[in-house]
Amino acid sequence: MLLRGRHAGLLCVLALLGASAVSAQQPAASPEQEPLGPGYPAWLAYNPVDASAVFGAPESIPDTIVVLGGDPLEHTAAGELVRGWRGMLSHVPRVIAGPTPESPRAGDSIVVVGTQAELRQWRPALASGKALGPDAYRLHRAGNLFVVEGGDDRGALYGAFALLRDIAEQHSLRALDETSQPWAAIRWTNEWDNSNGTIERGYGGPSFFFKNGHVMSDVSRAAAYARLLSSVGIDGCTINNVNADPKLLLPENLKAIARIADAFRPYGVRLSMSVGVASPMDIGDLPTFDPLDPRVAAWWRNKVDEIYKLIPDFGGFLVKADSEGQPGPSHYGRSPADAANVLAKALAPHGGVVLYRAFVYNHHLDWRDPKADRARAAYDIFHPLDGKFEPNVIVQIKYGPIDFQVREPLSPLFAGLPHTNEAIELQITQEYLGQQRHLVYLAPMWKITLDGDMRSSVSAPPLPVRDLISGKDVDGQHHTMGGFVGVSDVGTDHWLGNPLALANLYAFGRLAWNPTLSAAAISDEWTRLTFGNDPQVRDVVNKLQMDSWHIYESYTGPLGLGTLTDILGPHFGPDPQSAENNGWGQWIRADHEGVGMDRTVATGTGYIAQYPPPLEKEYESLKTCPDNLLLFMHHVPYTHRLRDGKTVIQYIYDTHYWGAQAAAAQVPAWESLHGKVPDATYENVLKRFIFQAGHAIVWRDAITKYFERMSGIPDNLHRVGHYSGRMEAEDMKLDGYAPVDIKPSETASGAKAVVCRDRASCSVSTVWNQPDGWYDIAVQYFDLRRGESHFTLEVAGRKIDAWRADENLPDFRMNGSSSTRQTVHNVSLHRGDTLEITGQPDGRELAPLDYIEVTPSHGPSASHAANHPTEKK
Ligand code: GCW
Repeated sequence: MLLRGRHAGLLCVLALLGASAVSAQQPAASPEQEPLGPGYPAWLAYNPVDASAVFGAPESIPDTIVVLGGDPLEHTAAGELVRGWRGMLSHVPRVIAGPTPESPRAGDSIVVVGTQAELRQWRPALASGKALGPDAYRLHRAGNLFVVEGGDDRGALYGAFALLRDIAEQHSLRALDETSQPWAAIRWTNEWDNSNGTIERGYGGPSFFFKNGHVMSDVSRAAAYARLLSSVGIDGCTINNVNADPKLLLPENLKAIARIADAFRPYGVRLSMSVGVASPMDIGDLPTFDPLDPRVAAWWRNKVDEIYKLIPDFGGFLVKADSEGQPGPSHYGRSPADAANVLAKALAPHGGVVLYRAFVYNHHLDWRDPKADRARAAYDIFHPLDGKFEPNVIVQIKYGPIDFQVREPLSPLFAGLPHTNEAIELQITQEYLGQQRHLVYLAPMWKITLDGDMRSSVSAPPLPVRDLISGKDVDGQHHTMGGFVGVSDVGTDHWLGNPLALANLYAFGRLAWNPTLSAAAISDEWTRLTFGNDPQVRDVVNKLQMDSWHIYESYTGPLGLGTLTDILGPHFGPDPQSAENNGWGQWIRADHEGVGMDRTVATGTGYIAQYPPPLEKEYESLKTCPDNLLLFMHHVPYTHRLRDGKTVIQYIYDTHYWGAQAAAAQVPAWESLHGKVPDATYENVLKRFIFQAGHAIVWRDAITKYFERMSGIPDNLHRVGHYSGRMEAEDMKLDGYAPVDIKPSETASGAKAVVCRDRASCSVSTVWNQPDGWYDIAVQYFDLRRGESHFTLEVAGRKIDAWRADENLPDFRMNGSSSTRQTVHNVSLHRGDTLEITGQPDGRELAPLDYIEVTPSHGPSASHAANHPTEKK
C-alpha cells in the first residue's frame, strides 16, 4: 500500500525540495518559509549555526546523504536532513538513494541513514554490536561517515531529527556517539477536535482536520503537524474529541479520515480515533450497546475490519465513557473492563490498542455530604478491575485525581493497577492554566508527577510514576505496554496560539521519550531550536519559562486549592465560589472559619488512604503534608500557620500580590529581546504578556477580596481593598453610562461597572486634582466574546489613546474572564485636567468600563511611546 516504487517516495521528497542530486556549496536557499501560515516551522526553524563549532574543518561538513533503505520514513529522514542542511549550514547536500557501493566519492563527508539491518548488509563494521529496539537510534561517527542507525525505519527518522537537534544546538560532533530509545511504546497526542471544526478547549484557532462536519480537503497542515510530532518522537495522534461524534465512524467519513492517516504516515505517526461506546446504537442499527451482547461485539469487529482496510496502520481507539454525560457500560450494569475489552478484542488481530480513560466520575455528587469526594472516583472504580483488562488495553490516567488543575497531587491510581497497563494523560492545551494567554511552561509541573514516588514502603526502592507507565514489569507489577498521552488541541493559529506555549508540546514529546530529562534542559533545547543560540535570548526565555508555572499558581490557586476559576464557565478568570454547592465536586469548602477539603482518613473523605503507605502517612498529618498541597488534603482555619510561620490567609494575600508583580515583570524581560527574536513572534508574545500582567491584577483583586470577605481577616499590609490611584467608573461623572452590578462581585472593582445602553456613545470623566507629573493611565474594561466596542481616552480635550475591545475574551458576560485593561504610559497630567473616556458599544457589548488607575511613571524617557495619540487597529 505505501511502498510504491523503491525510491519513488524519495525522489518525490527531493523534487519537492528542489534538491535532487544537486551538489553541495550551492547558494543557500531562502530560510524556512511559512507556506502554511503563522507558526508553521515551530521549533524546526533551522536557524543558521556556526558550522565550525559543530563539524570542525569545513571539509568535515557532510555534503552527501546516503539513504540505505527504500522505506518512506527513511525518505522523510533524507528530506528533513536536506532542509536542515539548507537552513543551518547553507548547504544543499547531494542525496544518494540506495546502497550502491561505488556511490559515495572517496574523501566525501557523508551522512548515512539506515536501519540496523540495512547497515549490517552495507558495511557490517559500521552497525552497532548491540541490537537497537523499535524506534531506537544510534548516531555515531566513523571517520568522515556520520551514521544514523535506526532500530527500525522509524528509529532512523528519529535519529535524523536527533542529529539535526545536535546541529541546531551547535554541539560538536567530533566524537559523536549517542544511543537513545523511547521510554515507552505509547507516545500519543489527543486532539479534542469536533467535526464542525471547533476544538474543545483549543486556544490555537480552528481545527485543521475538520470543517463543517467533514474532513478538510487540504490535509497539508496535518502532515506538517505529524512532522512536528515526529521530530520529538511522538508516534500517535488521536484526531477527534473524546466527546466523540459517532458519525465519524460512518463509511464515507472513515474514507476521508484515511487521507489524514496518509498525511501522517511518512512521519511514522499512527492515527487513532475517539469512539463513543454507544456507537453500535447511534450509527449502527442495533437496539443495544451492551458490551457483553454478541451482536455488539460483532458490530465492533466489522467496524474495526472496515477501518483497517482503509488505514492499515490504524493505532486504535480512545474511550471516554460514563463521564460528563457520555454513555457508558454502567447503563447495562457492566464495568469499564467489559467496555474496553470488547473493543480490544476487535482491535487485537490488527495490532491496535484501546486507551480507556480513567476520567470516570459522578458529576451529580451531593455537596452536603462531607464524605463525598470526586477525587476518589478513578481509584474507587478502576482499582477493583485491576488485572481484568485485555493485554492491549491501557488505562489512561490524568496526572491528578481532579482535572488538570494548576496543582494536584499525583493520582493514586498509578499505584492501584499493578496488573493493568497504564498511561499518563497530561494536558498541553492550557485549559485551567491561562489558555495560552498566560505563560505557563508545564514541564516542571509534569515532572513532579512523573518523578512522584509510589513505593509501597519506606524501605522499598523508589517507584516513580514514570516507571509505572513505562510498560515494563517493575516491582513485581506486570505491564505489557504503557506510555504518555498529551491533550494538545493544536489549531491553525501558531499551533497553540502563543508561540512560547509551543515549548509545552515540545516538552511533552521529549518527556515521553525520556522522562528523566530536566524541565530546564528541555526549555533550553526548545529555545535554541526555536530562536537560535544567542546566550541572551536563551537566558531570558529560559527564565521566563521556568518561572512561569510558579507565577501563575501564585495568583490563581494557592496551597493546593486547584485553579480558583469559573468552573461552570470558560475556566479562565477568577470565580472561587463557582466550585462550591454543586455536583461537580471541585469544592474548596471555604467558609467563615476555614478553607480546604478534608480528605484525611481520620476525619475526612478517606481519599488519602488510596495512596501507598509512605505517601498516605505524609499527606494525612498536618505536620508533614507539604504546604503546596495543604488545602487539597486538609480543611484548616485561616489562622493555621504554614511552615514559615505565616497564616494561611496572609499567605493567600501575599502570594497574590507577589504573583501579580512577577507577571508584570515578564513584560520588560520580554521587551529586552526586541530585535533578537522574529518581529511577528515578538509582537504576538508581547501582547500576551501585557494582557497577562493586567489579568493577574484581576485575579489578585478577586481572590484576595473573596477570601477577605470569607475570613473577615484583613490583610496585614492593608493592600486588599485599598488601590492607590484607582477611580471607579461608577463614581465618575457619567454621560449616558449607567452603573450595573457585576457577578461575582469581586470580579469588578467596587462590584460595579458602567455600561452604555441605547446610545451610540457614552462617556465618563473626572478632573485630575493630584500633583502635576508623568503618569501611566490604565483603563480597566470588559471585552466580551461578542462585539467590538470602541474606546477613546482624552486628557484635557486631547486624544491620548483609542482602541477596540476586539480580543474576544472567552465569556459573554462581564466578569473575571472578560475583564482586561489598556494602559497608556507616560502621560503628562496637570492639576485641573479633565480625563475622559468615551465608549461606543457594539451590539450587545455595551462598552463596559470598570475603573481607571493612574500611577506615577518614570517619565518620557522610558521605552514606551509617550503621550502621543495612538490608534490601535
Ligand atoms: O477538563 C474537562 C474539560 C472537558 C473535557 C473533559 C475530559 C473533553 O473541561 O472539556 O472534555 O475534561 O477530559 O473529558
